[in-house]
Amino acid sequence: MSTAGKVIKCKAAVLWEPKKPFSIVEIEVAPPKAHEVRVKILATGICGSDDHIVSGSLKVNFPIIPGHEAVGVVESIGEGVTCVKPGDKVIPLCLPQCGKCIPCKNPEGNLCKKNDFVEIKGLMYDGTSRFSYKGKLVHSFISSSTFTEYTVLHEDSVTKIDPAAPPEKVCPIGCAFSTGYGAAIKSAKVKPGSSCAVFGLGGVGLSVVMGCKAAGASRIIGIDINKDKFPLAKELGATECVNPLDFKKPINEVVLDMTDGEGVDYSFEVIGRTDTMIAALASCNLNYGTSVVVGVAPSASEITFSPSLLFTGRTWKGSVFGGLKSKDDVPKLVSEFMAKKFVLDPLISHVLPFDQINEGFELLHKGKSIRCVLVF
Ligand code: CND
Ligand code: ZN
Ligand code: ZN
Repeated sequence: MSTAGKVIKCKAAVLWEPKKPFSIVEIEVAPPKAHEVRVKILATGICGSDDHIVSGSLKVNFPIIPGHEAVGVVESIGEGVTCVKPGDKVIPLCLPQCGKCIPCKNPEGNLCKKNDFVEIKGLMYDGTSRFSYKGKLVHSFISSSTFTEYTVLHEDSVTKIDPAAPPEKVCPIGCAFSTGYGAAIKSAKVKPGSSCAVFGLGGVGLSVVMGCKAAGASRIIGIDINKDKFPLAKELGATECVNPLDFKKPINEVVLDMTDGEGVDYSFEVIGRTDTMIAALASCNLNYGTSVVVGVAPSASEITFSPSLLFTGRTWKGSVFGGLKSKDDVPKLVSEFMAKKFVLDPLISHVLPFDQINEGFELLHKGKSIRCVLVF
């Protein structure tokens, strides 16, 4: 029996407040309105950004259904949708691409005006939500919400991918891989023969390492306080790894020592801490170095730093979704993965049934997982 046009009751992991476990409850998912798409989620990864909601460092509206890195299949479409049809395999886009706004039209831009990144409202464009629990509104997260059996996305926030792509394997293209790989290739534009330092070797940081390697960097220094991350970082392209806890001096001084006082050509902060953002900046060459902020710092945080860090010529920039055009680039990356141009398997450390979402977050907190993919 077709579910199109009807409310679907399904399982979802709802967070009622920070610092509490998810509760798996039966929610109602309304049918898609005009230009919206209802998607059945097949697999979804747990990202550091989802954990920022759990820890309370990212300001969002509660109750909320987090999750933004997933693969699904279109269940039904609203009026006027032409980019996908029921049965299509898709990746939800946490960063939309409407194709019409100024950043979308600018070849260098990707922060579509329709984004829910800058001020996270957790609502559809019309200011309402398609999710409810016992009649109470439940918010969505960055245009996606994938910790649920069914979600509703605006057509700007969904892209069709190769139907042969295995959901639990290509899932990281929905966030970690695109964000990290793009940060190296597109945002930093890492050059062949250059040196790089990557602060934080989680799913996103390891994807930066892969991007630096693909761009031809000759030296890639991996930095993490959890040395268990080092073997995989080396397998994926890090030429050496250092643990800041092994040194008495600040990590940026360690990186300078490792590079004859010059610093690296490119550094990346992929943790989400203000102190490591400054350390990463100070680790790159004082004149022509570029430092890219990928990590999401706590909503209320601010940075104080000496302007001399920039005065000498450094470039300091941020990168959202790897600077990529989500709707255009995600299907291309899936095709490249299918053509074996890069690997994703090493990023997926665990696959768990959706019901074990809290165990998945525990693995992340204990530093044991890279990407834990939840399957339905
Ligand atoms: P994950 O938690 O897996 O990795 C973070 C890594 O940092 C872990 O390996 C930690 O051990 C390490 N770490 C923690 N503290 C320190 C420290 N003081 N010094 C060195 N290493 C440390 O997270 P993830 O890889 O999923 O995400 C990383 C960040 O990227 C996080 O802040 C997330 O919110 C952000 C992000 C940004 C974007 C974007 O578009 N810019 C998209 N997705 C995620
Ligand atoms: Zn746009
Ligand atoms: Zn993410």
